[in-house]
Amino acid sequence: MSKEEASAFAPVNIALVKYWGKRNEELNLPVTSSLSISLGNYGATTSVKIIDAPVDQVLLDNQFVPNTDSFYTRVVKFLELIRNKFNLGNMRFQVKTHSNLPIAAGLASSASGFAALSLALNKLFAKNLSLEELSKLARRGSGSAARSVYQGFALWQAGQSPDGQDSFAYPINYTWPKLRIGLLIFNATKKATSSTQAMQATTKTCPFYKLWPQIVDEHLQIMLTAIKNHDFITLGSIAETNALYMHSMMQATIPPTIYANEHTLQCIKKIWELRSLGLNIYFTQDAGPNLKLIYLDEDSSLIKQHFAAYQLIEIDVFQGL
Ligand code: 2P0
Repeated sequence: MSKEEASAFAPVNIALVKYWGKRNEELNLPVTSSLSISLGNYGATTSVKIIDAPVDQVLLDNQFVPNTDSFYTRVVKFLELIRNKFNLGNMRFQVKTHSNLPIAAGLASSASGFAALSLALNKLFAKNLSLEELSKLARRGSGSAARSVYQGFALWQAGQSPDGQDSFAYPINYTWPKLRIGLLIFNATKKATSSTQAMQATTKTCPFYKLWPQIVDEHLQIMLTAIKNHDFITLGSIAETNALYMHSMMQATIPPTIYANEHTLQCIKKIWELRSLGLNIYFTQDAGPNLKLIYLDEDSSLIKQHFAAYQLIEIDVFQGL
């Protein structure tokens, strides 16, 4: 690859304590901190090349993205920020991104894409930015991208500064080799309501949103202790409760958003039933219908049997770490 081009990979991350609501929309500054786990080899590979063309080009899975598409606009807005930050004048880029998971199906693909793009630009211009700086940069593309510059557990601290200089993620350096995340995929198409839109409506109109910061603070404290102690039941139950609270807020919003479909609801009931029978299985759900199962390796084969009717991708998140 010439020095006119660079490429990087960043993993998808799944929030165990969610980011839901911004205090500054332009800078993607969150109301609360959040905590995630990255999915190892699952994520986006993004390459960026300097081109001699009047406009930027964006390719998703080797297909040109039309300039009318919201994804194109989002990427170009981010490139504009880079041109200003790195003093690049009118330099134009071709950005090629490929995710090895379904795009925009609530699987945090914009997070891994913008994190990978930030890493690739850092390489291309030999900026040697620290991971903290890269996390801040990725955050400007998509809030949750701040967490995708790391593997393992990461905590994105909300920060307080109006300019966002203290709003970045850092790694929580505990591994948990027995932990498994199972992606239960019901729908791999683009979601109708973007998380940005749903978040905005929630912060403006949900009457319970004022309770969210305090809830997240409590969940974060409990989650950090659970990670440290490998306390699976606490990790699973807090992650599940946190997701259910987030989705409840979206439903109590004008206009309301429901990301679940009939498979989501069926599987949530099935998880609860399996748990009542003694199986240690929990879920979380993001801005899409798919569920992320949380379990331990000893229950892996049983869980695969119970969900054999669905597409389930099991991830051994700490493999190779
Ligand atoms: C999260 N989500 O913590 C939450 C939970 C979805 C549900 O962050 O507007 O693409 O780019 O900051 O990061 C997805 O929203 O939104 C998200 P923007 P983003 O993972």
